[in-house]
Amino acid sequence: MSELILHHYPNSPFAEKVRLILGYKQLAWKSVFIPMIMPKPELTALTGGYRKTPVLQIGADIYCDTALICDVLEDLAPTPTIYPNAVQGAARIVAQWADSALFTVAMAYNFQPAGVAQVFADVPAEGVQAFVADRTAMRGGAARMSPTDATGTYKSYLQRINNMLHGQDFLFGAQPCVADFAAYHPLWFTQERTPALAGILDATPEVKSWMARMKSIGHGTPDSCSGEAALQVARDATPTALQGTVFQDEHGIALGSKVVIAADNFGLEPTEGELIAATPTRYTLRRTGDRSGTVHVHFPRLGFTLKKVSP
Ligand SMILES: N[C@@H](CCC(=O)N[C@@H](CS)C(=O)NCC(=O)O)C(=O)O
Repeated sequence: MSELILHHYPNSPFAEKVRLILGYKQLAWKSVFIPMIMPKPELTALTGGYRKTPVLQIGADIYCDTALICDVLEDLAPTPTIYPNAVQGAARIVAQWADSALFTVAMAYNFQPAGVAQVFADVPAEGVQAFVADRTAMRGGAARMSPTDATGTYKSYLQRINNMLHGQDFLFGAQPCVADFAAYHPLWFTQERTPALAGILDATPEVKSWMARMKSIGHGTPDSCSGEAALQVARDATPTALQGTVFQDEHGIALGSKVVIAADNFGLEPTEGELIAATPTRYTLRRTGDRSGTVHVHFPRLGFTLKKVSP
């Protein structure tokens, strides 16, 4: 198997979700730091446009979105599982809630002025302005939820997580599953990146103990790598053959068509390519670029739109 290459940056909560799963599965991986804001030339040379963080690369296969990355890591290293059979459906649903509702509220809370001052303590004013402009554009100009609204909602969500932890170490039992990794990462940002605001966690002591257990999982064995070296890996590799994939056509778009795939909520930078798989859970595009060579770019169906490019 080619090595796992994670494209990410230290402050990314979604990257923390994947770093911890790599740790839980005791995997070795290469770490490529990407910029926090656009442009991200090496990353988008691989993805063909998708710019969110993190992205997992295995040779010439590029996996976008942490929901898909979780599935890929589970296939590669099934033990310990992050999808225990008995709770798989509920765990995935809680994970989706955490990655959307909980994340949005927690980040609106974390990015109030006292949090911004901590996150950007060493960054010049122009850097902060560039970050704010990038994220505002990503949201299509929409404002974030106000910190006051976010505070009350965050408190309620923390209480619900606390309730799930009564009498057990993790959200669905004695071992962590995908829901734990998804619920942990926005809270990790509060505790580790905006500690001035972490007092909100004091009202939910079981959440705090669970967070300590989650943190102790660690990140596995990362080894740093440059974006240029990762592109070379892609150029030197051949995408993995697609095996036994079922074609599920919901759009009237045939395999072999030129299509664009984009996120359905924010950060809509599209990726264009040839549709070579559309399974019940994921899409795969083939694309060729000067810097990447021929790659397969994979997306989950959930959270993404698929459109045909007019000839
Ligand atoms: N649904 C995506 C969400 C990823 C996401 O929103 N990541 C944030 C960073 S934690 C992001 O991309 N921010 C903008 C950027 O890094 O350019 C996933 O699960 O991977």
